[in-house]
Amino acid sequence: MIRIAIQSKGRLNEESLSLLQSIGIEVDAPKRKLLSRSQTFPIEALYLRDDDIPQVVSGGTATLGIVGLNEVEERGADVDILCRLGFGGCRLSLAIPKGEAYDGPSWFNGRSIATSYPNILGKYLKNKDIDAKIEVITGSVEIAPAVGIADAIFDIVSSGSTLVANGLVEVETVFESEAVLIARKDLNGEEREIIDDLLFRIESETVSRGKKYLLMNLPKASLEEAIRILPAMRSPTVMPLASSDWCSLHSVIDAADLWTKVRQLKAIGAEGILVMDVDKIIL
Ligand code: PRT
Ligand code: ZN
Repeated sequence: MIRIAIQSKGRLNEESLSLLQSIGIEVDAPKRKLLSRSQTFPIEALYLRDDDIPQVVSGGTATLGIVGLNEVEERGADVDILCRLGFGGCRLSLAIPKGEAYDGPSWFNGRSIATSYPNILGKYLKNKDIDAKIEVITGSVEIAPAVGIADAIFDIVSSGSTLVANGLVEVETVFESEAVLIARKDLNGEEREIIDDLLFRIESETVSRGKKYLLMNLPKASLEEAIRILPAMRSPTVMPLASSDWCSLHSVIDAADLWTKVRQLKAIGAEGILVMDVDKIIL
Protein backbone atom coordinates (compact mmCIF):
# COMPACT_ATOMS: atom_id res chain seq x y z
CA MET A 1 0.00 0.00 0.00
CA ILE A 2 1.26 3.47 -0.80
CA ARG A 3 0.06 6.93 0.22
CA ILE A 4 -0.53 9.77 -2.24
CA ALA A 5 -0.76 13.40 -1.09
CA ILE A 6 -3.48 15.40 -2.86
CA GLN A 7 -4.56 19.01 -2.45
CA SER A 8 -7.53 19.04 -0.04
CA LYS A 9 -9.26 21.95 -1.76
CA GLY A 10 -8.31 24.43 -4.43
CA ARG A 11 -7.50 24.34 -8.09
CA LEU A 12 -5.86 20.93 -8.27
CA ASN A 13 -8.20 18.96 -6.00
CA GLU A 14 -11.00 18.13 -8.40
CA GLU A 15 -8.80 17.25 -11.36
CA SER A 16 -6.48 15.13 -9.19
CA LEU A 17 -9.46 13.10 -7.99
CA SER A 18 -11.00 12.80 -11.42
CA LEU A 19 -7.66 11.61 -12.85
CA LEU A 20 -7.58 8.85 -10.21
CA GLN A 21 -11.21 7.99 -10.89
CA SER A 22 -10.62 7.79 -14.64
CA ILE A 23 -7.92 5.15 -14.08
CA GLY A 24 -10.12 3.04 -11.83
CA ILE A 25 -9.02 4.37 -8.43
CA GLU A 26 -11.89 5.49 -6.23
CA VAL A 27 -11.13 7.42 -3.03
CA ASP A 28 -13.52 9.36 -0.79
CA ALA A 29 -13.52 13.12 -1.29
CA PRO A 30 -11.63 15.15 1.36
CA LYS A 31 -14.85 16.53 2.90
CA ARG A 32 -15.27 13.29 4.79
CA LYS A 33 -11.75 12.36 5.85
CA LEU A 34 -8.12 13.49 5.87
CA LEU A 35 -7.04 9.99 4.85
CA SER A 36 -9.02 7.84 2.47
CA ARG A 37 -8.12 4.32 1.43
CA SER A 38 -9.10 3.10 -2.02
CA GLN A 39 -11.06 -0.13 -2.23
CA THR A 40 -9.93 -0.67 -5.85
CA PHE A 41 -6.15 -0.07 -5.73
CA PRO A 42 -3.45 -0.38 -3.02
CA ILE A 43 -3.33 3.36 -2.38
CA GLU A 44 -4.60 5.82 0.21
CA ALA A 45 -5.10 9.55 -0.34
CA LEU A 46 -3.79 12.06 2.20
CA TYR A 47 -5.44 15.47 1.79
CA LEU A 48 -3.22 18.50 2.45
CA ARG A 49 -2.60 22.12 1.47
CA ASP A 50 -0.59 22.19 -1.73
CA ASP A 51 2.26 24.07 0.00
CA ASP A 52 2.91 21.06 2.23
CA ILE A 53 2.87 18.35 -0.42
CA PRO A 54 6.52 18.56 -1.67
CA GLN A 55 7.94 18.24 1.89
CA VAL A 56 5.52 15.54 2.92
CA VAL A 57 6.71 13.47 -0.05
CA SER A 58 10.43 14.24 0.30
CA GLY A 59 10.19 13.47 4.03
CA GLY A 60 8.50 10.13 3.37
CA THR A 61 5.10 10.70 5.04
CA ALA A 62 3.60 10.13 1.59
CA THR A 63 5.18 8.11 -1.23
CA LEU A 64 3.55 10.12 -4.01
CA GLY A 65 2.02 13.55 -4.44
CA ILE A 66 0.09 15.54 -7.02
CA VAL A 67 1.13 19.19 -6.94
CA GLY A 68 2.03 22.13 -9.17
CA LEU A 69 5.59 22.05 -10.54
CA ASN A 70 5.85 25.64 -9.25
CA GLU A 71 5.51 24.44 -5.63
CA VAL A 72 8.11 21.68 -6.14
CA GLU A 73 10.56 24.15 -7.64
CA GLU A 74 9.92 26.87 -5.07
CA ARG A 75 10.43 24.54 -2.13
CA GLY A 76 13.46 22.85 -3.70
CA ALA A 77 12.04 19.53 -2.60
CA ASP A 78 14.27 16.50 -3.13
CA VAL A 79 11.71 14.35 -4.98
CA ASP A 80 11.47 12.63 -8.35
CA ILE A 81 9.08 14.10 -10.90
CA LEU A 82 7.46 11.03 -12.45
CA CYS A 83 5.22 12.68 -15.04
CA ARG A 84 3.38 15.80 -16.04
CA LEU A 85 -0.36 15.42 -15.72
CA GLY A 86 -1.74 17.83 -18.30
CA PHE A 87 -3.87 20.00 -15.96
CA GLY A 88 -3.29 22.99 -13.67
CA GLY A 89 -1.32 24.72 -16.42
CA CYS A 90 -0.04 28.20 -15.53
CA ARG A 91 3.12 30.30 -15.61
CA LEU A 92 5.07 32.41 -13.15
CA SER A 93 5.57 35.84 -14.64
CA LEU A 94 6.85 39.29 -13.83
CA ALA A 95 4.27 42.04 -14.28
CA ILE A 96 4.54 45.80 -13.99
CA PRO A 97 2.01 48.65 -13.87
CA LYS A 98 0.42 49.45 -17.22
CA GLY A 99 1.91 52.56 -18.80
CA GLU A 100 5.47 52.03 -17.54
CA ALA A 101 8.09 52.18 -20.30
CA TYR A 102 9.56 48.66 -20.25
CA ASP A 103 12.94 48.08 -21.87
CA GLY A 104 13.76 44.52 -20.79
CA PRO A 105 14.63 42.77 -17.50
CA SER A 106 17.08 45.52 -16.47
CA TRP A 107 13.93 47.61 -15.76
CA PHE A 108 13.79 45.72 -12.43
CA ASN A 109 17.22 46.99 -11.28
CA GLY A 110 16.77 48.96 -8.05
CA ARG A 111 13.05 48.19 -7.94
CA SER A 112 10.99 46.03 -5.57
CA ILE A 113 8.96 42.96 -6.57
CA ALA A 114 6.18 41.40 -4.48
CA THR A 115 5.82 37.61 -4.66
CA SER A 116 4.99 34.37 -2.87
CA TYR A 117 7.75 32.66 -4.89
CA PRO A 118 10.98 34.26 -3.59
CA ASN A 119 13.22 31.31 -4.44
CA ILE A 120 12.25 30.98 -8.12
CA LEU A 121 12.37 34.75 -8.49
CA GLY A 122 15.70 35.02 -6.64
CA LYS A 123 17.27 32.47 -9.00
CA TYR A 124 15.95 34.31 -12.05
CA LEU A 125 17.25 37.68 -10.85
CA LYS A 126 20.64 36.20 -10.02
CA ASN A 127 20.86 34.59 -13.46
CA LYS A 128 20.06 37.88 -15.15
CA ASP A 129 22.35 39.79 -12.78
CA ILE A 130 19.50 42.04 -11.67
CA ASP A 131 19.63 43.79 -8.31
CA ALA A 132 15.99 44.02 -7.17
CA LYS A 133 14.37 43.80 -3.74
CA ILE A 134 12.03 40.84 -3.16
CA GLU A 135 9.00 41.55 -0.94
CA VAL A 136 7.50 38.27 0.21
CA ILE A 137 3.72 38.32 0.60
CA THR A 138 1.52 35.26 0.77
CA GLY A 139 -1.73 36.40 -0.78
CA SER A 140 -3.25 39.03 -3.08
CA VAL A 141 0.13 39.72 -4.65
CA GLU A 142 -1.54 41.48 -7.58
CA ILE A 143 -2.62 44.45 -5.45
CA ALA A 144 0.94 45.14 -4.20
CA PRO A 145 1.86 47.89 -6.71
CA ALA A 146 -1.47 49.73 -6.31
CA VAL A 147 -1.12 49.89 -2.50
CA GLY A 148 2.57 50.81 -2.59
CA ILE A 149 4.06 47.53 -1.28
CA ALA A 150 6.21 47.04 -4.39
CA ASP A 151 6.92 48.38 -7.87
CA ALA A 152 6.10 45.12 -9.63
CA ILE A 153 4.91 41.58 -8.99
CA PHE A 154 6.00 38.02 -9.71
CA ASP A 155 2.99 35.72 -9.59
CA ILE A 156 1.04 32.88 -11.17
CA VAL A 157 -0.72 33.84 -14.39
CA SER A 158 -3.21 31.67 -16.19
CA SER A 159 -5.68 33.58 -18.38
CA GLY A 160 -4.08 36.94 -17.53
CA SER A 161 -7.38 38.53 -16.49
CA THR A 162 -6.29 39.11 -12.86
CA LEU A 163 -3.37 41.20 -14.15
CA VAL A 164 -5.61 43.21 -16.46
CA ALA A 165 -8.13 43.81 -13.65
CA ASN A 166 -5.31 45.21 -11.50
CA GLY A 167 -3.80 47.46 -14.17
CA LEU A 168 -0.73 45.27 -14.64
CA VAL A 169 1.09 44.03 -17.75
CA GLU A 170 2.98 40.73 -17.99
CA VAL A 171 6.50 41.47 -19.18
CA GLU A 172 8.56 38.31 -18.57
CA THR A 173 7.52 34.66 -18.31
CA VAL A 174 9.96 32.98 -15.95
CA PHE A 175 8.58 29.50 -15.26
CA GLU A 176 6.01 27.25 -16.95
CA SER A 177 4.06 24.97 -14.64
CA GLU A 178 1.42 22.26 -14.56
CA ALA A 179 0.36 19.56 -12.12
CA VAL A 180 2.94 16.80 -11.77
CA LEU A 181 3.13 13.43 -10.05
CA ILE A 182 6.05 13.40 -7.62
CA ALA A 183 7.60 10.50 -5.71
CA ARG A 184 9.85 10.03 -2.73
CA LYS A 185 13.37 8.98 -3.62
CA ASP A 186 14.68 5.47 -2.78
CA LEU A 187 11.45 3.55 -3.31
CA ASN A 188 11.33 -0.09 -2.28
CA GLY A 189 10.37 -2.94 -4.64
CA GLU A 190 6.72 -3.11 -3.64
CA GLU A 191 6.27 0.66 -3.99
CA ARG A 192 7.94 0.61 -7.38
CA GLU A 193 5.61 -2.13 -8.61
CA ILE A 194 2.49 -0.25 -7.53
CA ILE A 195 3.82 2.98 -9.07
CA ASP A 196 4.63 1.25 -12.39
CA ASP A 197 1.02 0.07 -12.58
CA LEU A 198 -0.20 3.57 -11.72
CA LEU A 199 2.04 5.21 -14.36
CA PHE A 200 0.89 2.72 -16.99
CA ARG A 201 -2.73 3.66 -16.28
CA ILE A 202 -1.99 7.40 -16.21
CA GLU A 203 -0.19 7.19 -19.55
CA SER A 204 -3.13 5.48 -21.23
CA GLU A 205 -5.35 8.21 -19.84
CA THR A 206 -3.17 11.18 -20.81
CA VAL A 207 -2.46 9.78 -24.28
CA SER A 208 -6.19 9.47 -24.98
CA ARG A 209 -6.99 12.99 -23.76
CA GLY A 210 -8.14 15.28 -26.57
CA LYS A 211 -8.39 12.41 -29.05
CA LYS A 212 -11.32 11.36 -31.29
CA TYR A 213 -11.97 8.08 -33.04
CA LEU A 214 -13.06 8.47 -36.67
CA LEU A 215 -14.81 5.80 -38.71
CA MET A 216 -15.99 6.34 -42.29
CA ASN A 217 -16.80 4.77 -45.63
CA LEU A 218 -14.45 5.77 -48.41
CA PRO A 219 -14.12 5.06 -52.15
CA LYS A 220 -11.03 2.84 -52.51
CA ALA A 221 -9.69 5.26 -55.12
CA SER A 222 -9.31 7.91 -52.38
CA LEU A 223 -7.50 5.65 -49.92
CA GLU A 224 -3.98 6.96 -50.47
CA GLU A 225 -5.08 10.53 -50.07
CA ALA A 226 -7.05 9.67 -46.91
CA ILE A 227 -3.97 8.02 -45.38
CA ARG A 228 -2.07 11.24 -46.04
CA ILE A 229 -4.80 13.25 -44.26
CA LEU A 230 -4.95 10.82 -41.30
CA PRO A 231 -1.55 10.07 -39.84
CA ALA A 232 -2.68 7.56 -37.19
CA MET A 233 -0.53 5.98 -34.48
CA ARG A 234 0.78 3.42 -36.99
CA SER A 235 -1.48 3.85 -39.98
CA PRO A 236 -5.26 3.95 -40.32
CA THR A 237 -7.15 0.64 -40.20
CA VAL A 238 -8.75 -0.25 -43.54
CA MET A 239 -11.56 -2.82 -43.71
CA PRO A 240 -13.34 -4.19 -46.78
CA LEU A 241 -17.00 -3.40 -47.45
CA ALA A 242 -19.53 -5.53 -49.33
CA SER A 243 -19.28 -3.14 -52.27
CA SER A 244 -15.81 -3.74 -53.73
CA ASP A 245 -15.16 -0.08 -54.72
CA TRP A 246 -15.53 1.06 -51.10
CA CYS A 247 -13.75 0.45 -47.83
CA SER A 248 -14.19 1.37 -44.19
CA LEU A 249 -11.44 3.48 -42.65
CA HIS A 250 -10.78 3.88 -38.89
CA SER A 251 -8.36 6.31 -37.29
CA VAL A 252 -7.57 8.29 -34.14
CA ILE A 253 -6.99 12.03 -34.48
CA ASP A 254 -6.52 15.09 -32.27
CA ALA A 255 -9.89 16.61 -31.41
CA ALA A 256 -8.47 20.03 -32.30
CA ASP A 257 -8.04 18.88 -35.92
CA LEU A 258 -11.48 17.28 -36.18
CA TRP A 259 -13.33 19.76 -38.38
CA THR A 260 -10.38 20.43 -40.70
CA LYS A 261 -9.88 16.68 -41.25
CA VAL A 262 -13.60 16.04 -41.71
CA ARG A 263 -13.78 18.71 -44.40
CA GLN A 264 -10.74 17.26 -46.21
CA LEU A 265 -12.18 13.72 -45.99
CA LYS A 266 -15.58 14.83 -47.31
CA ALA A 267 -13.82 16.50 -50.23
CA ILE A 268 -12.27 13.15 -51.29
CA GLY A 269 -15.60 11.30 -51.06
CA ALA A 270 -15.82 10.03 -47.45
CA GLU A 271 -19.35 9.22 -46.33
CA GLY A 272 -21.10 8.22 -43.12
CA ILE A 273 -18.35 9.63 -40.92
CA LEU A 274 -18.74 8.54 -37.28
CA VAL A 275 -16.90 10.54 -34.61
CA MET A 276 -16.47 8.91 -31.19
CA ASP A 277 -14.81 9.75 -27.90
CA VAL A 278 -11.74 7.75 -26.99
CA ASP A 279 -11.80 6.41 -23.44
CA LYS A 280 -8.29 4.90 -23.20
CA ILE A 281 -5.37 4.28 -25.52
CA ILE A 282 -3.10 1.45 -24.38
CA LEU A 283 0.14 1.81 -26.31
O1 PRT B 1 -5.19 26.07 0.04
P1 PRT B 1 -3.97 25.68 -0.72
O2 PRT B 1 -2.69 26.21 -0.14
O3 PRT B 1 -3.93 24.19 -0.96
O4 PRT B 1 -4.17 26.31 -2.19
P2 PRT B 1 -3.57 27.65 -2.84
O5 PRT B 1 -4.57 28.71 -2.66
O6 PRT B 1 -2.17 27.90 -2.39
O7 PRT B 1 -3.43 27.21 -4.35
P3 PRT B 1 -4.52 27.19 -5.52
O8 PRT B 1 -5.54 26.15 -5.25
O9 PRT B 1 -4.95 28.56 -5.89
O10 PRT B 1 -3.54 26.69 -6.72
C1 PRT B 1 -2.95 25.42 -6.68
C2 PRT B 1 -2.04 25.30 -7.89
O11 PRT B 1 -2.81 25.46 -9.10
C3 PRT B 1 -0.94 26.33 -8.04
O12 PRT B 1 0.21 26.05 -7.24
C4 PRT B 1 -0.62 26.24 -9.52
O13 PRT B 1 0.27 25.17 -9.76
C5 PRT B 1 -1.97 25.89 -10.15
N1 PRT B 1 -2.65 27.03 -10.84
C6 PRT B 1 -3.08 27.00 -12.13
C7 PRT B 1 -2.96 28.23 -10.35
C8 PRT B 1 -3.58 28.97 -11.37
N2 PRT B 1 -3.65 28.16 -12.46
C9 PRT B 1 -4.02 30.33 -11.11
N3 PRT B 1 -4.56 30.96 -12.02
N4 PRT B 1 -2.77 28.79 -9.12
C10 PRT B 1 -3.20 30.03 -8.88
N5 PRT B 1 -3.80 30.83 -9.82
C11 PRT B 1 -4.21 32.21 -9.37
C12 PRT B 1 -3.04 33.22 -9.38
O14 PRT B 1 -2.39 33.22 -8.13
C13 PRT B 1 -3.74 34.55 -9.63
O15 PRT B 1 -4.27 35.08 -8.45
O16 PRT B 1 -5.14 32.76 -10.23
C14 PRT B 1 -4.87 34.14 -10.49
C15 PRT B 1 -4.47 34.36 -11.91
O17 PRT B 1 -5.35 33.75 -12.77
P4 PRT B 1 -5.71 34.43 -14.17
O18 PRT B 1 -6.50 33.36 -14.89
O19 PRT B 1 -6.55 35.64 -13.88
O20 PRT B 1 -4.42 34.77 -14.87
ZN1 ZN C 1 -1.06 26.87 -1.20
